Parts: sequence; C-alpha cells; structure tokens
Amino acid sequence: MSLITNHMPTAELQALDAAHHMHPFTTNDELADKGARVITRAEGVYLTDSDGNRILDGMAGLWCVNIGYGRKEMAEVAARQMMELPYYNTFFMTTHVPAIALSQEIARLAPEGLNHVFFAGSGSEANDTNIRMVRTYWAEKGKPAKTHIISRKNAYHGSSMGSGSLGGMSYMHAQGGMPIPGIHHIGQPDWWAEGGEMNPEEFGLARARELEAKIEELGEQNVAAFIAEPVQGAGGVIVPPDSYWPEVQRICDKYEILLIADEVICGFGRTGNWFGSQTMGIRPHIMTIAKGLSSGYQPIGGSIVCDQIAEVIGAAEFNHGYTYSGHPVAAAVALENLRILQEEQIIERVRTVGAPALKAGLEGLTDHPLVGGLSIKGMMASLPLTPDKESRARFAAPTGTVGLICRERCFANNLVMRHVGDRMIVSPPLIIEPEDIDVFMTRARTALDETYAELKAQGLLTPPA
Ligand code: PXG
Repeated sequence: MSLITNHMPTAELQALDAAHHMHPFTTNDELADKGARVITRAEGVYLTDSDGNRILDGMAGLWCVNIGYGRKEMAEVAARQMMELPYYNTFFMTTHVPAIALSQEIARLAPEGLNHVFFAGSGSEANDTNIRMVRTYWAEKGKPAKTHIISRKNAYHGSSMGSGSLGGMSYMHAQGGMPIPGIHHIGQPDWWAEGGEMNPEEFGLARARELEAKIEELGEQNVAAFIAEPVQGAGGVIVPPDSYWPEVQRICDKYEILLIADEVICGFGRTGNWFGSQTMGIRPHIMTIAKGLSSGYQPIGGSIVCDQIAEVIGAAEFNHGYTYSGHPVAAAVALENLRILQEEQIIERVRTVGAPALKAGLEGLTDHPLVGGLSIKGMMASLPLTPDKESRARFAAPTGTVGLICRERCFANNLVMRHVGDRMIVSPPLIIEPEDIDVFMTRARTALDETYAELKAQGLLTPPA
C-alpha cells in the first residue's frame, strides 16, 4: 500500500483524488480539471488546507460540526470504546452499553412522549426507516391502505431511493428512477421566492392548506404521514412564515396523519433549542436525527419515535435494520457530544450570544447591493442575492450562476459559505465566538464586493427582460 500523507504536494493529492475518488453531487470531470481543495486539519471553527490556508468554516462541515472541530474528548471516547467493544450488532436479542445509554439520553432530551430510538448510520437511512415504519404502523393498526406520504418540493431528506424520493429536489428525481411510488410533493413555504404579491402570513396559510387539499385528493384513508424539516436547510434555509406550522399541525391532527419532523439539520441546537420542532412549536410523532447528534465526529443517525408508534411496532417483528444500527463507537461518541453540548451550555449560548451576534452581523450585510434579504432562525441563515431588492427579482443568468460565483469568491477569501441557487447559506459551528463572526462578516463583505464587480464585468446585474 502506498503511503499518502498530509505532506504531499497539493497537486499530487488532487491528481490521485481525481483518478480514483468519485465525489458526491459533483461533476467529477470538472473537478478533476480544477483540482479539489484538500482539507488537512481543523480546530474550533477553522479548517486548514494542504496549502496552509486557514479557512473559516461557515457551514460547520455539512451543517453538522455543532461543537466545533478538534475536541480531544471525542477522540478519547472513540479510542476507549474501540478497545473495549469496537463492534457488536443490536439484532438477535443483543444490545450493548453505548446503545442503551445513548437511546436513554436522547429520550430524556427529546420532547415529551418521544421516548424510543431506532438507530441508523445516516439521515438518509433514518428516513428510509421512517417510510417503512409509518406504513407498518398503519398496517398493524388495520389500515393497510394508509401508505401515501406527503412531502414538499425543494425539501431535502437524503439521497437513498427512499429518502431521495421523500425529498423534493427535481434535479435528483431526474436521475435513477425517483420518486418511488406513493410519495407526493406540495409547495414549500418559501415566501421570498414564491410569495408574489401575498404577504408572508397569507402565503404561509396558503402553502399549509395545500396539505389539506392533497389529503383530500388522495383520501384521508390512504395517507400515512407528512414529512418536513421544521426549517428547510439544503433547500436554502427557508424559514416558514409564522402562520405556516400551526396550520400544518391543525391539519395533521384533524386527519390523523402522522407528522415526521426531519431534524437532521435543525436538531441538537441549530435553531436555539434542542430540536427545531420546539422552536417552531410542533408536535411530531417521529423525528429524524443525524449530523449534530455526533457533531459529525462519527456517522450516526436515527428516528426518535413516539410511544404510540413504538407500542404498535413493538408488538410485531419489524423486519428492518442496519449492520451499523446503534454502532457502539458512534453511539459512545454521540453520547460524549451530548455531554459537551449540555455541560458547556452550548445551546443556551446559541440563544443568548451566538444567534443574536450572527443575526446582527448578517443584518449588517443586507445593505449590500446584491443582498435581497435575510432568512434566519438560530444559527442557520441564508442571504438571497438579487439584482433588484424591491421586486426580489432573479438574475438574467440561470439560477445558481451568481451563487456559484459568490461561493468561489468566499472560498478565495478563506470563508466557506455554500450556495443554494442564488442564496448564500450560513450554518457555522454553534460554538463560534463573536470575534469570529466579525471575521466572517469582513470576509463575506469582501466576497460580495468581488461578486458584484464580476457580475458587473459580465453584464449580469440585470433581472430577466
Ligand atoms: N434530512 C435532512 C434535513 C438533511 O439535511 C438528510 C436528511 C440526509 O442525511 P445524510 O446523513 O444521509 O446525508 C440531510 C442531509 C447540502 C447537503 O448540500 C445537505 C445534506 C446532505 C448533503 C448535502 O446542503 N443534508
């Protein structure tokens, strides 16, 4: 085996990467031409690349490194667990201490009535579990026709066949035969992009009522569940108008539709509470978790399940599970992450320090000619870019062109800000300090100025004719 180290020249690492590594959600040929950025280490909220640049990670990896990088306790716990019991399964009438302890702790932290955890290796796997679990629940209750699941356009629930079908990303559905049958998508509560002349509250109600219309179209007796992110993440940090969630909750209650809150991004502090469902005032039957559960230090996800469903599922054999369901090392590391979040009062600090500072900083950017607004909840935010703030117009160039230019300018200024279409996304580690938020804003403004200059040079500063 050849030895590949952090000390190899960047170009050599990039060439090897291009030769053998297929990247997710990437045009690999294009990446091979450009060369991937090689990240070698990280500490706190800063990444280091193979050229020695120190990059502020405004995305917490992929919305997951909530406690920040470089926490040695996490590594120590992993090492200890690997020596004691690196693997054992939780099938066939066995269990182990990390899975016991983690499920108990999650149940303690979760809202009332959500006391059971089915573990998975990722958010996608957990959402696949959810599809089968809600359908099995209704079948066991003697209502086997209740199989249809309603989701939303522009939702993200994962990339496997099941979870990708739940998601509402049309460019994903265009490949590989998705969505699977029985999944339906209603409109999203994105007032900024789709609200037109309605005010946000009217629009929120209108979008919530699409759920009622869809249930009536499919027949209540055929609908198993509605799934949604409390605040859409990968769709562009879409914070729904205040009118939206109470109306959705009313509709789910009225028709006895199970509510699945996908907390993969919102969970574990991102919105300023343990769960986005608490922030948005909703009462789900199932919550999907991953990412912040372990702060990304280990791959682990799961479904937190209410007593009512667990009771029904528990009475039959549920023919479902993964080799790594409740993996002991991942579970031990997740438990340590939950200890750190609690002992260091990280979520309280999001509410009192982090989120207000982030909001103030980002509000400071809204005077920039390209920034059309600010969408923020806790420590997840997005800045929609527009050529015309007043009309919230799109650019004449295809959606995403400007976002991509801005993302490149951010990277060139040692800042990670991801784009979704022409929205810039902000989701830093929850432990980011106000000084680093200042660094963020300085770099972001420079990147926005450079983007503006480039758009001007390319003649892209106009709305479509
Ligand atoms: N649900 C939600 C709400 C997510 O954000 C998943 C499920 C799937 O989790 P796994 O662990 O299977 O990836 C996610 C994942 C992006 C991006 O570009 C977002 C995610 C994944 C990859 C990219 O914003 N979210």
